Amino acid sequence: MKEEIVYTDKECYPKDFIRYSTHDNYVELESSEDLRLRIYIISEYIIRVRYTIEGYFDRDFSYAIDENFKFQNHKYDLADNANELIISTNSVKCCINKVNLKITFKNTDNQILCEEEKGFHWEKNETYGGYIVQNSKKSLKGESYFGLGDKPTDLNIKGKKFTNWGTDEYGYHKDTDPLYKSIPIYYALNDVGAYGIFFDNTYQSHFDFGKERSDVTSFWAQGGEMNYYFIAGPKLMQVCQRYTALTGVPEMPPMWALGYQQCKWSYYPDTQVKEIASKLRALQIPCDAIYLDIDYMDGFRCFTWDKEKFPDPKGMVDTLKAQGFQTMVIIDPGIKKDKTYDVFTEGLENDYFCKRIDGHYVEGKVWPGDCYFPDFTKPEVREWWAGLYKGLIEDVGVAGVWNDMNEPALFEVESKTFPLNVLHDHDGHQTGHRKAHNIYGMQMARATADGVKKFRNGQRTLIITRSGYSGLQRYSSVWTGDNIATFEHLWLADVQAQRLAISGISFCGSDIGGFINQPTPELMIRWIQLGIFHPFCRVHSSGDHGDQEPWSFGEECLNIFRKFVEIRYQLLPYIYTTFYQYHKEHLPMMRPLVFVDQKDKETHNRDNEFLCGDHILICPVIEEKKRSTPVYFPSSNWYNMWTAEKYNGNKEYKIDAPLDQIPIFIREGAIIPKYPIQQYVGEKNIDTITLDIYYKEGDEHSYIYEDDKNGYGYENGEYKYSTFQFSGNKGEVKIHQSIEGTYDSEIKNYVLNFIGLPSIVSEIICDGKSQYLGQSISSNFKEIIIKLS
Ligand code: MIG
Repeated sequence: MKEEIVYTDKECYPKDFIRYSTHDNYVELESSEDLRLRIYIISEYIIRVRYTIEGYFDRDFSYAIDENFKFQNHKYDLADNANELIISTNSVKCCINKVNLKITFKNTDNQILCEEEKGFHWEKNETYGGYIVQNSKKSLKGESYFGLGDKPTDLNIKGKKFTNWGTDEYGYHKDTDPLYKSIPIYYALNDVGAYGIFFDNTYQSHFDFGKERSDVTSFWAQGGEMNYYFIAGPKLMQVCQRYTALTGVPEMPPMWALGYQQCKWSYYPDTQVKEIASKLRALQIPCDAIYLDIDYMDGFRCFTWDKEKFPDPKGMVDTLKAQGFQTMVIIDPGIKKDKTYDVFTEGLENDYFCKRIDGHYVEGKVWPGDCYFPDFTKPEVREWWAGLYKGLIEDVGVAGVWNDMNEPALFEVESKTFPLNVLHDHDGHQTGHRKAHNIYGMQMARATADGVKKFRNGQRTLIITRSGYSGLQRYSSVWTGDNIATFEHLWLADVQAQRLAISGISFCGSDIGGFINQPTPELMIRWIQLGIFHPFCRVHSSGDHGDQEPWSFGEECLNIFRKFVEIRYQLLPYIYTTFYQYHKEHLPMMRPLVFVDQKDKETHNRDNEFLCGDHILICPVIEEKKRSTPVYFPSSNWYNMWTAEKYNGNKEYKIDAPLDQIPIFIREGAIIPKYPIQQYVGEKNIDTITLDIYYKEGDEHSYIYEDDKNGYGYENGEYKYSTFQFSGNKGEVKIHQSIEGTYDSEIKNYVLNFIGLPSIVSEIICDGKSQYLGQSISSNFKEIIIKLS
């Protein structure tokens, strides 16, 4: 059967193949019309596809790819057949049709994973020059799609269409598009397996997963190159790890950054900040950080203080520190046009601000009034910006920084952002805003991270950004912007966090309770119950919509809120370990069910429940007045954390969810480390932790990662990574521990807490010696045997 592919008049496509040549790590093909196609063999699993239609390739430069990514010059085989060229690694076959240059990706069993429809094609961009570069692939029956960062919609994005163009979207809703971030990685899952496509093009880009035509998936951009990475699986989780390795991971955060954080727009004056802090302590709500929003500044001038509201910033920061709080401040990109303001005059003198093509500055209104904007795509500007943090960080003692409005957002203009004729340095290759828009925010966060780090005296920091592009996670955590206090937004927070995590950005969270409007007590409770399982856990709200501190909703809410924050603090060693798995093994911290059990088709459309790390399954309650909720369990057997009841995997159950509980399940065989409750990280000298051990007939692995929680010694091996091998049968449980790293942990003892044992313990033998029941054991044990009677 001959397929008819219909091109429009404007669409051009590769025609006559002329020749190919082989190189160390790529194969280049030429066809008529100055078309060149390069297939780079990045690794056994990653093939990069890059086209030009101008006869030569432009500078190869990407803000997304991690410079630490190890390009291995991977060896490949090339077969030149009558109809196609076949480039193969040990895991992927990339087959290129010699007539039309269409590409088919297959696995080594010759099964088709991804086949082109029109494949690469392009149109002249009459307005701006260059080309609109497009690619369309066949959408297989039953194929599902995932990814794309902060999109506020169902996890499975089949049948939907999206645009990437960083936008300040106050009060967005389900399906609002685009939002703040541009993360052009998508995953496809079909009967053969899973793969990913990372379209590394920073222009405004678009993705269509069978919306325009149900059997076609396509992506295109308004300019730049058709340049994408095909990432093989066959498991979604592997694709995710490979994408995350390619675009990088953050360093380990200070452990306090995983604590609860309190924010509002805005806490001022300093006396109010201190009151909030004292109240958190008085009411015993664990908390590690307090935020200052824009009102701490003098007329919204970045790097200044309002001397009336904050007469003694260092004094305030020190007072907070003494109570165990870190101080975080906001910094926006807009620099007030004010000849008496040194940041402005310095920027002006050194030519650091963005200009339009004819030499005029981009002037835009934001909080300070008329502003100019640093060109963060210029290395000297980033350097300068980094240096500006000395005052806040070194002199005042602020612990970390929150970057907002960096889409960049402008008031009072319809586009909400810069005009397109703004020029950017783009690291030495000047370009226009069309290409630089989507990376502006991440380059700001990058400069911020460099600066803050420089002045932290060897302590780790926390950076948060609202906007960014793939790879932003190397510099910063993120939040999901201006959400609303509704149950719909609680669900959005859940899916957005999962989606960000699989898009390489695990360190994320939502404004708990909703930024806009005031939540009901019930909503506030349901939201913190989810929020404690997001790496970035912060209550934030717009102060003009009423109070949102945990005590603002009555006694019952306060008590339940506290109970959940306490669970978070108990689980910190587990969450920190999960962060380490992200940092080290590129595993997402939040794992959608389909990413853990893709064989089970039921998981392909589930998006309420997810795994936090290896062993904890959570299902938030996303409907008002619901006191039970359906939960689908991926394979394995699961213990209800509240009742220790056991559930089988690959089934749905209705689970009780009274107001003070949400469904939380622990995988059988898991060992979950738990801290005692603290009011902030480091409050207590912890020498003993509890291991909750969930019995299983069979084997399971668990891990604990430890280091000094705040320094960089871990980069030189000063950490302790314990692997626990659990194996259980009716007569005994054995736990074997192996330890990696040189960190001499302050945790010397484990208290063992067994859940679900089939009979009572008759003896515990630790490294060959019999123990008293209930006695804690050395945290360096090699093997414990628990005899059951
Ligand atoms: O125009 O700094 O998303 O978190 O509190 C609003 C004030 C600017 C938007 C951020 C929000 C922050 C607010 N900002």
